Amino acid sequence: MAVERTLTILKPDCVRKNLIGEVTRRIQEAGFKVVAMKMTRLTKETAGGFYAVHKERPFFGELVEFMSSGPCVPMILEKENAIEDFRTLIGATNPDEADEGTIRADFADSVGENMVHGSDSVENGKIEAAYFFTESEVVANKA
Ligand code: DAT
Ligand code: MG
Repeated sequence: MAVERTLTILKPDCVRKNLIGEVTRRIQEAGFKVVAMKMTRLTKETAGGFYAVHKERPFFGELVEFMSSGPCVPMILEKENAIEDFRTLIGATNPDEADEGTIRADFADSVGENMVHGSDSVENGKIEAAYFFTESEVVANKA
């Protein structure tokens, strides 16, 4: 299996619930290496740009409001098969449909406020990583 990178965001609900540590611990315990990380607050414009693919969806306004409602923690994660394995770790978009033991099943309140983002393909992961991080902010983590 190929080593891949995925972009995650610990969303504003995760930060508000003081779960940055717990969620990051689960991510690391599952074998993901953190190769970039920051805390930032998205504006409506940057949140809308990140989710531009959803701009025609009925929930877009709500999504942009939520994603810009407080600080969030984007990270680039590295692991073999990272894209698929991370989606498995976080669970389905709707926490009511997420498998038991996943981050969304355990901590998310609703489909709109679902704790974490995970890239859906290697290609989108690269685009999303570049949305938040410059090359010099990405470091090797081989330990
Ligand atoms: P995912 O985050 O699992 O990749 P997605 O790409 O379909 O899900 O949607 C992006 C985000 O938009 C999702 O994390 C939360 C929000 N969203 C999706 N479907 C929604 C819905 N039916 N109602 C409200 N928010 C929704
Ligand atoms: Mg998605």
